[in-house]
Amino acid sequence: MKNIHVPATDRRHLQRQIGAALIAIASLAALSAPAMAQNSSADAKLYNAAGNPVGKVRISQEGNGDVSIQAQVHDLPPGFHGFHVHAVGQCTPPFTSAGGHFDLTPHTHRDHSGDFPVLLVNADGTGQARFNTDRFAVADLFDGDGSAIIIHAGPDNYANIPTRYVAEPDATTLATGDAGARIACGVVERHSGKD
Ligand SMILES: [Cu+2]
Ligand SMILES: [Zn+2]
Repeated sequence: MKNIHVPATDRRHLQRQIGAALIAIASLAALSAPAMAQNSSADAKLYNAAGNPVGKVRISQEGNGDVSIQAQVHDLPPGFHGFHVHAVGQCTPPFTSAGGHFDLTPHTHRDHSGDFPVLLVNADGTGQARFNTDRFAVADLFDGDGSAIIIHAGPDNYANIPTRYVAEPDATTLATGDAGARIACGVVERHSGKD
């Protein structure tokens, strides 16, 4: 490799420019950190169709771009339950008001932005789940019509139907995962900071 000669005055100028750029980047990062924190957390209080509280979901933006989900539920039927973000922040029983699965760009089910792992409810009616998703940012949930968290009556098949049963999953399966009725719903709201 050939050495390129840079005059000393140019080198100093270059070093000063690089230094200034690094300081600018550092101050930008410092400024945006608190701004991000304000938008970084959301909650959904879950209610069943009778209007009784059945749990809550905390949705938090993580520094690495993941969103962490922490769900705590109670007074729900034991077993596995389909668990998703739905497209509309409206929870009017039977919760079809919440629309289909939340999706940033068109996918079929199990690839929707709002598709979550199934939620396991224990024999005593309680359940907890913690996981991360990189399929959306917290801010995405606050689009024009908001979003809601839904728990379904049955498990989610993630559109995974063996071909010995059917050649291809039908439109309903590809949209929903066949998790059945919606038994709990919570509108996604900005975290109040009270707890
Ligand atoms: Cu759902
Ligand atoms: Zn889905």
